[in-house]
Amino acid sequence: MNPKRYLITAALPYANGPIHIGHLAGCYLPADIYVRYLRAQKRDVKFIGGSDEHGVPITIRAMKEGITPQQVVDKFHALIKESMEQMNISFDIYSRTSNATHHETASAFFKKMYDDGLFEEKETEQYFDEKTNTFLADRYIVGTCPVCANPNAYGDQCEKCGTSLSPEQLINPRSALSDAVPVKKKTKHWYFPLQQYEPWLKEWIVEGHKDWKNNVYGQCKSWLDNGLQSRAMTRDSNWGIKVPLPDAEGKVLYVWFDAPIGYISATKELTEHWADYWCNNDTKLVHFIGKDNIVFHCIIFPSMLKAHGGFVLPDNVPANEFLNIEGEKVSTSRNWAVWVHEYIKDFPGCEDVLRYVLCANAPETKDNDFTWKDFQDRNNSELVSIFGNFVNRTWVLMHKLCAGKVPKLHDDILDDTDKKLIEEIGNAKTTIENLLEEFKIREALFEVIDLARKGNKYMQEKEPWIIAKSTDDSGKPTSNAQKSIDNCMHLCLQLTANLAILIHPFLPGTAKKMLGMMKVVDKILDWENAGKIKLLSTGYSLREPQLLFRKIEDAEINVQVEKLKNGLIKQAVTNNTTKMEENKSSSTASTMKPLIQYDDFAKMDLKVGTIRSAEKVEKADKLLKLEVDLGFETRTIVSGIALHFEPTTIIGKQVIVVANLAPRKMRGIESNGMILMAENAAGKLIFVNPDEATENGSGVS
Ligand code: B3M
Ligand code: ZN
Repeated sequence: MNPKRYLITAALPYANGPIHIGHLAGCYLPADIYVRYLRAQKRDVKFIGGSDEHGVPITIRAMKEGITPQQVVDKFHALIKESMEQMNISFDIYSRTSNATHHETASAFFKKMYDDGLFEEKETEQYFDEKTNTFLADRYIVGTCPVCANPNAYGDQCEKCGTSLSPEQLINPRSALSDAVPVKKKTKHWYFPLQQYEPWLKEWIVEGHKDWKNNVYGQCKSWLDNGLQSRAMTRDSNWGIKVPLPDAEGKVLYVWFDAPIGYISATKELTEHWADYWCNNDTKLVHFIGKDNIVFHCIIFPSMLKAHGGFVLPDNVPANEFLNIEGEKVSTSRNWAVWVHEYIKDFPGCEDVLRYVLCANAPETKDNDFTWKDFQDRNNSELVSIFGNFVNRTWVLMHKLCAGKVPKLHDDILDDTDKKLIEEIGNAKTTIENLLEEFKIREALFEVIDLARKGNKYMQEKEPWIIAKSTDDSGKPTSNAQKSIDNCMHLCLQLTANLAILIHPFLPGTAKKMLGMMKVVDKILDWENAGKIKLLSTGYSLREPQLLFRKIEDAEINVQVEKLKNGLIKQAVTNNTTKMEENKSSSTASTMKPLIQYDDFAKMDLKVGTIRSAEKVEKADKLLKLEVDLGFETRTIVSGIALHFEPTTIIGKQVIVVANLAPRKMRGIESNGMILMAENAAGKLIFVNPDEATENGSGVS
């Protein structure tokens, strides 16, 4: 029996930066696919999301940028919301935790627990930064991880090994705000005694939820085996939801107390019937999250819900592992990430391609890797060559051989190949359905592609274009030939309609285009229609084909790889600026070369030139081939600056050229000269050129 209602949530991203593709792959995309599938099944579902606007990630960003936390969240909430919409993540509501409904809801939740005597009020000694007058909880404090020795672990978690930490566990703790060595100072907080819920959690999860994914179940079990402790549910801060008690000046709710309640507040904003969803055992509540959020969604939030009473508990928490990029862990501080809003700008109209690649590589059971090469390969050899190719061939042939109309199916001449295809269409629906019900989204997608592959194979076996050559005296196919063609094209068209239904949860934009070609309404996408071969009526005329996917060229992905590397360099420059200032005095003197005489210098012929063209040298990451105009002639110069500049951005720049340097071959290209560059302490290259535009060929001395 299916549950009466579904409540699907996707983790609330911190509004302290844009979202990257790891966010999409981790939870937004799988949640959206599952929700679209449920809606196609006509189930009653609400899909809830929003921005997490409290906590240290926000205040730190505000401090770094010299703006208020409100300004930070306003900026990034808008950007994240827009990215979600552009990627077709179909939330029923995308809310935010700084709004009034949420403040009231979270506050009331805390107050009820307080009134019921569920918190312990404790005064303890906590790390304090005397320079900035701040208590150092969570990410305000950094130090060495006791588990993996990462020197930059946070007070709440080590991002390297994933261990969840408390500030006391850090070795050599220091303030993230001032680098100061913290002192201890007394402060009062309200603690939630999680250990009291341990027996219940063991029964509920360890015994009752063996159906959860291995990674989720395993992590929960290990937490429970190690024993739970009281956790502070409040913090010393001015940013967040004020603790609704007297004598609580300067205290706010811990972000991990209020954020999951955000799912409830957002549902309240969405519908007055919110309680039907949240306070009813007929509801199936599913939290889609990334693996670093498991303990909060499986242990802490459910214990809060249980303690408060009256709420449904999560039925499943299908957490994904992490998505790496080009073999390296995503790092927003190092700018090693592919930002969603930038992808949308760089690949307009290719939202479904990203959805496809992220789903095909979904880190469902282990960390997975995104590479631009794989992105290109999957687009070109799966979307274009299998799915797009089948649909396109079907449409072109239908116009050519069946006058643009759905031909009749002649039951009397159905052969084994036809029957096999009909059976495969029926089976695909059931297989995909079962996989999606179990959150095996990646495998489900492969089944859809496999069905398109079967379509190609079927058409290849039938070869309707060959059958069309059996003509009668009038030059038209014989009536038997036409009947075979009709059957083949009829089935390929019905298969296309099926593919539209089945691909829709994964690639909604593509499905929409297909509906346009078939001239049918959205209704056809109802899941119950899948598996059938009577979706398009005989004689119905169809539109011209539309290209579903385009090929992605090498040049496009090269730009992306370059962008990643450049982003890294840019970030390194920013991160190093302070270090550079500190080292300023010593850096230049130490790199001096031995003295030379004037004659040595005078041997060099330095000339002013202008870069007329610049292009990447194939298979050489660092080299650019430049054409430099020296006034009297144009030189080819190969320069090792490719990691620092996009070729198009340096065209027209003036440079100083060592014009009499002996020619040298690099990667088969003869380089005639060298351009002068300055290199700063962070390793960034900077052009050396005349202060004002100077005639090409002018001497430099
Ligand atoms: N904002 C952590 C994160 O973005 C946190 C999730 C909240 S879900 C209620 O990874
Ligand atoms: Zn660690």
